[in-house]
Amino acid sequence: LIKACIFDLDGVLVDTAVYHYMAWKRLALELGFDFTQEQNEGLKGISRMQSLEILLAEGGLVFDEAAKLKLADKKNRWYCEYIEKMTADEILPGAASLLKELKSNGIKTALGSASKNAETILRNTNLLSQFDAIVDGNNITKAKPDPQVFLLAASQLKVKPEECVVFEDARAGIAAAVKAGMHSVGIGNPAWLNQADIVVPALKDISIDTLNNLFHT
Ligand code: B16
Ligand code: MG
Repeated sequence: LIKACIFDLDGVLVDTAVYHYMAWKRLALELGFDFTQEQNEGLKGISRMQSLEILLAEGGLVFDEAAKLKLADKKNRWYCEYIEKMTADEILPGAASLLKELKSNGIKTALGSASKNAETILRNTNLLSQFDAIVDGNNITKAKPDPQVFLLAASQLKVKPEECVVFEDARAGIAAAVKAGMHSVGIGNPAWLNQADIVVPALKDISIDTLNNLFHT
């Protein structure tokens, strides 16, 4: 029986990947190399420091820890400038209505994101009140594919892992859901998200009826 739905943020509820990309590209250009949209795909769902490591490797640059923290901080300040201007218009199709539908059917909702900026984004897009629990980059020590983020969300909602469905656009996120012992809905490319129970193009393609049929909510 399904009692809760746990949502990834970036790429599932909102498209902040475009802002991450703008900030990472700005940093790369400042450091003297280009960073393509394709290279940015590899950063989805990955933590800020891990993303920086990948970016610097692409540019063939090596920095010490203190310098890396400064670079990550610089990127984050630019990123925060971009997300400060976000509005509810940037909620991805179907996300707001699915959250409301779940609530009215007594299904609990949680956020399970790697981002340390999750609350700002939820506040600016008016989604904050839609969640019974928020677990983000500030509450976890292990990044996806580790299941920690989703297990913590389940324990805050007081439900068992097998009673949860995770919505994720990142391969590492689906792997985390599987390791947590949860059901999963992949958002995006079925070939890439092949560990998910089902893959749909967007949240607008999922209704409570689909969830009922699949997972017996
Ligand atoms: P921040 P998610 C992830 O969010 C993003 O997909 C990833 O690109 C980003 O590096 C990570 O959050 C950390 O974000 O720098 O804001 O702490 O998909 O897990 O919601
Ligand atoms: Mg994501």
